[in-house]
Parts: sequence; structure tokens; C-alpha cells
Amino acid sequence: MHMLILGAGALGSLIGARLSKTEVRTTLYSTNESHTKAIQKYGLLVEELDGSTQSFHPAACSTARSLKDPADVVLVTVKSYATRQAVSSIMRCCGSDTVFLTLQNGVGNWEQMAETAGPEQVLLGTTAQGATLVGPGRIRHGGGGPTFIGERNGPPTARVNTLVEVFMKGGLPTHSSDRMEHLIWEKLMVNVGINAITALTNTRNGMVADLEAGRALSRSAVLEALHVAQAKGFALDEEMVERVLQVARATAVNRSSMGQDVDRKKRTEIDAINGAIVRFADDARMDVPVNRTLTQLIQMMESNYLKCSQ
Ligand code: KPL
Repeated sequence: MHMLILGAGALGSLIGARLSKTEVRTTLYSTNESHTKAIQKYGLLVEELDGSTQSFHPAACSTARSLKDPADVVLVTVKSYATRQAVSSIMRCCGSDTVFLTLQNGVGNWEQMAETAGPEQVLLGTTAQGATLVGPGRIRHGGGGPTFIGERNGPPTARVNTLVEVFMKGGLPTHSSDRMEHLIWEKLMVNVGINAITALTNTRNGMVADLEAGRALSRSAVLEALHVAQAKGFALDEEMVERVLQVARATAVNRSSMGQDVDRKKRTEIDAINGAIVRFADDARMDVPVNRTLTQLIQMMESNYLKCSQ
């Protein structure tokens, strides 16, 4: 099996590293040239949770032109706003039976991929793994929990089970699921309750659970988002507030992906996370002041640094 990791940032690189130790031929694709060059030259270094550093040797490239071999599986880990363009850019190395799997944050990724790759080809996934890009060719595993993979509708198929097996062989605790939409919304709650808060306060995930103010802010954001999810028919309950804090503890040393985007003055996924809650709430005439404020603060900070870097 040849797996192309489309968007090998921190998370994509972590998964690519793990899978490169299995029988799967793994290619990391990232437009971050210094990252791919370092991987080609020295391998991919992973700072593990136990303090050791391991090196992995997946193939790496930074242009679609240099992708020679057809991909059996495309694992999509690009930022949610780049999904459509990224998938279109690699279609020439995909066939009619190439399977696409999204492991991205936020909602709306499946729809964007299905438009380009075809709905039959696209699987849904979520992961509670956290990773930080430390520098070119070097990432830090920040801890985490299970990964789930499934069809958009219906029970797990042979292709889902194969991918679950492959992930397990790579040492990533993974399960199949027949309720992926629900799990995507659960993951959305995790990102709603951690990402913008840590990005704005310059903290790592653990602080959300450790500080009283962090817990209170996360709780308010998650409760608002829960009500929106319930209005859309997802049976999530208040227990989610504690589950979000558990993920914050399990990834305590990790800087959330939005925190890393802000640190590197890059566009964030706010529109697909707290911003998505605001849009759904507006449609349903619901009030979500905490999510609106978090969204506006991130948008303001992001617009400022993106403008300055032009
Ligand atoms: O998904 C994440 C992210 O940072 O985007 C978590 C699970 C919160 C890990 O940091």
C-alpha cells in the first residue's frame, strides 16, 4: 500500500512517522520546503513522550510534480481552509480506487473532498493525537488518545478495517466506527474548548485544565457549542465538558494547532472551529457570545499579522 500524507505538518508528520515503520510505503507531502528537505536529508526526528528522540525515514516531497507513484490512500491533514485546493493538486496521482481519509480539525472537510475526489472515495476520521512542529524535520509528540476511522454512513467496510489495522501496526490506538459524523462533532467540541483559548493566552493545552479560569472559559465555549450541536441533532451531553479537559490533560505539553499557527503567524482554522459554531448559531437564531468573542479575537490577531507580513 502506498499512502500519501497530504499536508505533513505536525500531525501529518507524526502519523507518517508511525506508519513508515509498517509495511505501508509512506510519502509525506508538505509545501514547507525546509521541512521536506530536512526529512530527505536526515530523516524525520520525533521527540517522544518519554524524552527519547527517534528517527523515521518516510519519503518526502514538496511539489505535486515530484509525486511519481500512484497513491492507494491519501491521508488528508492539511488545514481545513486548504482542503479543496490541496486535494485538486494531487488528483493526477490518484486513480478511481484511491481512498481519501480526512483526519482534519473542524467541520465541512468531507464535503470539500467529496466534491473533488467523489463521495464514494472519501472516509472520515478523527484523532486526539497532538504534535508540535519543533523545526524543519523535527516534531514533538504531545500525547493524545484514540483515532477513529469510518465510512460517512454505514458500518465499517473492508477498506476501513484495513486502515485501522495499519494504524494499529504503527502503534496508533485506532478503532472503526459507524457514527463518524457524531465523532467529528465530539472532536469539534475538543477544538472549541482548547484551540482558540490556548492560542490567545500563549499557553499549552494542559493550562486549560490546570487553571480555574481555563476550565471556566473552556466550559462556557463547549456548553454553547453543545447546544448548537444538539439543535443540529447530535446527541452530545454535558459530559463533553469533562472529556475536553481530559484531552487537554492527555496532551498537556502540546501547543494546540491553532496556538502553533499563531506562533508562526499563519492563517488559523478558526472559521472551521469556533467560527463554524457562530455560523450555525446565527442560522438557528441562537446566542453564542463566548464563541463569537473567541472567533473575533483570533480573527483580529490573525488579520493583523497576515497584513503585516504582506
Ligand atoms: O486537535 C488538537 C489540535 O491541537 O488541533 C488537539 C487534540 C487539541 C491537540 O492539541
